[in-house]
Amino acid sequence: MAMIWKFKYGHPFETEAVAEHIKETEEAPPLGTVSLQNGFRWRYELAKDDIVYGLGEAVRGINKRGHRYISHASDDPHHMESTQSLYGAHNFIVIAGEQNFGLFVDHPAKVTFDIGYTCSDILEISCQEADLYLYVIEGETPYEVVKQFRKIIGRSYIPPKFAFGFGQSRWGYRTKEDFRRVADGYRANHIPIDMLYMDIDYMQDFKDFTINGEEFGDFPAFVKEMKERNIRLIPIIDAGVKVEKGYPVYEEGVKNGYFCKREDGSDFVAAVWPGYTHFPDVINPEARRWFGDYYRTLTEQGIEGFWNDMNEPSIFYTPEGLEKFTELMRKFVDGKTDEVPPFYIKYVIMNLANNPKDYAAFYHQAGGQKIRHDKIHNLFGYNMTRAAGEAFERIAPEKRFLMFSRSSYIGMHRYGGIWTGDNKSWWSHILLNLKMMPSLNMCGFLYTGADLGGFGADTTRDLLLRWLALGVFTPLMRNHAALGTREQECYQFEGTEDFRHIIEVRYRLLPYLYSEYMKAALSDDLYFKPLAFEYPGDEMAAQVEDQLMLGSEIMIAPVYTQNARGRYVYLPEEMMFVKFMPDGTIYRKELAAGHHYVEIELNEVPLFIRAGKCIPVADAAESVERIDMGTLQLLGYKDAEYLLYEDDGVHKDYENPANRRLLTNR
Ligand code: MIG
Repeated sequence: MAMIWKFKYGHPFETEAVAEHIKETEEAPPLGTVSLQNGFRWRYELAKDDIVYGLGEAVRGINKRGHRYISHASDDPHHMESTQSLYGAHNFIVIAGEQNFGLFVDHPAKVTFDIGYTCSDILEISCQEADLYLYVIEGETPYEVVKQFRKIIGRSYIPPKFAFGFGQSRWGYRTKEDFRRVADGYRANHIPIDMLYMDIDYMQDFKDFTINGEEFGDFPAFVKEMKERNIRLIPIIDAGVKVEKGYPVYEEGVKNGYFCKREDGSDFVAAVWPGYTHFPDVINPEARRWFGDYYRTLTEQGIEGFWNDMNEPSIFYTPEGLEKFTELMRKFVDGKTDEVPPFYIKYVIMNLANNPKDYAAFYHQAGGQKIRHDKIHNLFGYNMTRAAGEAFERIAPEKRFLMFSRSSYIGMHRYGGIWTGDNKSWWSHILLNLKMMPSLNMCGFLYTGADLGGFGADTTRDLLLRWLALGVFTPLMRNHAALGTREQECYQFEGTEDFRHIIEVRYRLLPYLYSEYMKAALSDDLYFKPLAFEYPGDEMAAQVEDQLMLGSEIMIAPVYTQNARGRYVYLPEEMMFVKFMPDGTIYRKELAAGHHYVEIELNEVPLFIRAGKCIPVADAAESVERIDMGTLQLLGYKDAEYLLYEDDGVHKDYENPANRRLLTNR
């Protein structure tokens, strides 16, 4: 029997991460011990073979044992083994082994998860102030625990169907011509595509909800032109609102007190892309509504999707920080170099951005209370995206919009997806991408994906191909790269047909992937699972960190090593090994349970169908709208059945029984 306990400590901030009402319990937690000296501390002794799952967006393994993680939304483009904090803060873990239970620490400031880092068998969760809700969820299996948790946090965000197509992005597209060139590059080469992402350069001086009129004059006509080619433009929105007289967002925000304020009541200033900005106080419901309504300025021009960036919120520097730096410079100018310790200048420069002092220098309004930002830091991205999500409900309540964010907290999963931020063109980051997916799903984030090909550093053809072959399976499939890096649109490389083929496989599998996504979202289930969730008794499966279960039918095992012609794979049961071959044919071979080496060329997409199952496959198409469901064929074991979920992909008529059809592989 599943059991959920809720414990209250001190005066927690109401994050609204949990959507279901759960009665508080007075007793002590059934598992682990709590100490309230010097903040909050929960301690539990792990058994030797216990596995710890969860934490959503974090580095390292699917099994999180052996490292220390800190929930603290951070704009850090170096996703290394030693990185403790990324953009999201997802305080849910599952302990699997002798006891199976989950913990959700609902606390929006820093939370440290020491998972066998200080002592290899001690799990310790701590935060500085004992103001929080702790949820303990017991279940028969870790999978049951996750499903219980997902149920109480509410249904995951559901994007429109076009969002399951492939998208191209690059920081640096500036003009209509730039976008047309990319659209032409894909369409001329018949590489399927559904979305082009607009990064910050489409704006006028990086001002949110503006369009650079010189480059994009008659924007609605341009949006339409692209849509006629079955390509949606997806603009970025940044957290900071430019300080500029006459700019309506700025003027209104100042007038109504909708920006975050300093202790003295003045509007807090942070430099980001536009120069000095104010942060909309998205924690305050009134300000959140106001900011959200601005998305309408773009939906009215035909826009159907957005990505929210810089919402940790990221700060390049503040006037206060700059002052310190200027003082230092003055010493140099005045020839007082010897008064400055040599390391100090580097220290000051390195601490200009994302400085903890700055995060403790501004305030939000919540329920008539002034609350210091650092105490609820992890809620900013959540509430910025919630602003948009709530606005979409007012703008077109029956319609689905594409929305994903960089920063997040559990609760935001109801309003949007996330992308995993500024990764690098490294082989190890294919694997990191794979490992994060089930952890994110456990925390409610189903619509997710990484920057395919890698954001920072220069990609290579083989890296991009291998990464795309994983991206085929991630709900968000987007190729994105940083300014100044090698161009990595698929048509920039020799042998374009290989890219066409891999992305075509995405579209061939789309009916299955969409169906599995919808079924997972509608029943608070997982789209990606660790193998152990499907094969609980299998000790080998429990250790697999480079293969995933996807939906109820398939297992994926991408190649993530350069120059490899294949890889080793573990099959917990007999499966059908399938490869989508570059000539459009499908290779299949039944493999017995156990270990195998499988050959997979750069231009092949592998997957494994579980014994007795089958999946639907369509003919390739160049956009989601063009997929012909009449071409569906079943692939897999004979006489297997598949429950297909299909709807119009636009509206929210999810419960309509006509959306579900049982197919049989005859
Ligand atoms: O400081 O808008 O993660 O995807 O291309 C960098 C420019 C700001 C960070 C995002 C990235 C985006 C970039 N942004």
